[in-house]
Amino acid sequence: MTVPETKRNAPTRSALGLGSNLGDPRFNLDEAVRRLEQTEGVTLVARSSDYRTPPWGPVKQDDFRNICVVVDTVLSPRDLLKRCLAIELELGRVRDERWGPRTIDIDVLIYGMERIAEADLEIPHPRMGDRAFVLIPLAEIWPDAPLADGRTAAEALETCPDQEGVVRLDG
Ligand code: PH2
Ligand code: MG
Ligand code: MG
Repeated sequence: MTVPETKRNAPTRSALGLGSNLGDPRFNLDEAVRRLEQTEGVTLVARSSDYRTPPWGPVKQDDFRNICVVVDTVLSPRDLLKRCLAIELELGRVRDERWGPRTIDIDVLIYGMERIAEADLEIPHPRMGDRAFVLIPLAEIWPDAPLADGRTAAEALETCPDQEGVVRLDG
């Protein structure tokens, strides 16, 4: 049976986290968002402000510029991930050191209420609940975003460490 045009799967509200600390981070983020917007099956709902964020993790490196976007998508979680990884490559990302500097990183944080635990795809993102560089931009545009532990982004932010270092940028 063919599915009529009007019976397509309803889009799923999803959140992506983007970060850059190599090359021209502002350009890299803008260009990544532009390419997401141009992706068939992906509609941009909201983009957060840009934030300057201290590098999280064991690697000594420059500050990051981080944003979050909310999209509605008819792509499957895996196809959404694939598109994010393709955009990373298009923008010249070279996968090097884990946690290390990157031209652009695009992580699928949330995909509706779905929970996925596969080696290369964990949704909701398992480490987002204590990372100010994710929660601050996410709570700005989607305070009710559902995390893995049942809290919302705004609730998790109440106890999230390292918020002082995160600075909202005006342009
Ligand atoms: N990404 C990492 C490691 N550390 N730190 C900040 N501030 N922002 C990031 O996006 C980031 C990080 C690995 O994905
Ligand atoms: Mg990533
Ligand atoms: Mg990441």
